[in-house]
Amino acid sequence: MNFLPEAYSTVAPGISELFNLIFGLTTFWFIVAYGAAFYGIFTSLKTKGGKAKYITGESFSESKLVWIVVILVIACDFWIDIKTAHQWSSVEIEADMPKGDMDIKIVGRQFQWEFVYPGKDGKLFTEDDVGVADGNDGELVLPIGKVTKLHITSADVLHAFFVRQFGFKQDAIPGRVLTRWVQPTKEGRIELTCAEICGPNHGTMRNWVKIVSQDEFDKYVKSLNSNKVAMLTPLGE
Ligand SMILES: [Cu+2]
Repeated sequence: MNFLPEAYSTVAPGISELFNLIFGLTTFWFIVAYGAAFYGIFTSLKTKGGKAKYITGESFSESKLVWIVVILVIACDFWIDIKTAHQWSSVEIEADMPKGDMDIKIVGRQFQWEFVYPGKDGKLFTEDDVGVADGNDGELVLPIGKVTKLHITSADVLHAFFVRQFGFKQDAIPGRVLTRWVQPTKEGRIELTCAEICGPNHGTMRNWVKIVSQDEFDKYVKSLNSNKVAMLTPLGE
């Protein structure tokens, strides 16, 4: 069963696998817990005039069923932790991230996403950076196969940069620049939304991520008008 969106990044299949593992385990325990409760209800309905038994649960023979379940659930928890650890560190911990091929700055602002690319010098956070603040329906253009470091921040309130096909969601926090990365595996155009209620027009804060070849990407960045960056958040903020 796979009801998750198609994977467009190197980490997305692992994230989907984790989702399915957690979903599977919680569904299993949901069925066990409610199954036991309903079994108890329906079997006791059949015995007429029976008196409920008062159990303190102090002796092991009375409490063992609880302990067995507790141990099994904790074991499942550790199973999830072990499976998550690698994913988590490669996505969240800067020291464990792969070396980036390029950098892009992403700024959330009521109510649009802004994208800043390195200019002619190939370096971000310098004078010649180029950017786009297209309003709604704008595009973040990424080259396929390249490890792109995304420096995510916000100009006003909390936003969240969310691309389902990348298995990627990161809060954009005013006053902080959080570095994450993505390595797109497929060309195409996928949805980028804001996943944090950020004001009345939050629902319109929808953009697109367009994954293209390196050549097309270079052409795109060249075509950007460097003056546009003046409207954006100050560099290096
Ligand atoms: Cu928002």
